Amino acid sequence: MKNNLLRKWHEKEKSLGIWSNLPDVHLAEMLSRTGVDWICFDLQHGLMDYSDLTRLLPAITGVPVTPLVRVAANQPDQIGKALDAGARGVIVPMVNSAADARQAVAACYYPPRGLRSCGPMRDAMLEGLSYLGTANDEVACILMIETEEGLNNLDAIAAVEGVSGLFVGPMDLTYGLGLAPGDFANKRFIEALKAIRAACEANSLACGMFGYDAAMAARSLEDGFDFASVGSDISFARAGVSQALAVARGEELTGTSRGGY
Ligand code: 3PY
Ligand code: MG
Repeated sequence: MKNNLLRKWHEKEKSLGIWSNLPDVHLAEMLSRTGVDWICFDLQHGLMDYSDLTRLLPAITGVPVTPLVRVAANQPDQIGKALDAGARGVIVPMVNSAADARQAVAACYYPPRGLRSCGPMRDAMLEGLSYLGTANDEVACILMIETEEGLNNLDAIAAVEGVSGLFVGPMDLTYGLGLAPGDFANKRFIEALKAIRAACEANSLACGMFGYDAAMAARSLEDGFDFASVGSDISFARAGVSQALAVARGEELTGTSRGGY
């Protein structure tokens, strides 16, 4: 299976995705048919584990949506297993140094580019071993910048060969800058985003934002990000129900449900 997200990046096309936190195959199947460009299954904070992932990925196969997995930590076994289950890219949290970046990259690619161990279960089941001929070209290695240390080492991280993109974890980044969580209007946060975009630009990397809602996603793309989430399964369910209740009760709409993940 081709990685449409990599192609979009190559053609400088922006893309929008959704975050999946709930381990329901029908929900995943439905979300994959909404027109999103990518879905990220969250094994770091989502209410799902690896055995859920092995059911969620097949539910979104056969539609042109790129399956991404945020692994729980920058560990080669976790990255390898996510790719072996059929993910076309990993989002690696808390990347703080060039050494962290090299470790993540090594886990994403087969030799000689990296050190990924060979056992591509799901893709070999679907495509046979021809997968091995193209695997390295179809994987997106996306590293999260969300700490002060990561920001300080931004240029060294972005320069590591094999990194496909950087991705902002805005909530952790506000913590990392010593700001109130979610203080996205703060000048220091905005300067940090500019530095991340500049590092991506200088190294021809895709630049992504964890958007909590549609407005945040739209603003991010306008500001120069290449890809952003428009929300999550949880945030849409929460916002939809809250807004329906407000309308039915004749109350004022309170906007989106940021904070509900
Ligand atoms: C962050 O905002 O730090 C994230 O990682 C989003 O889940
Ligand atoms: Mg985070």
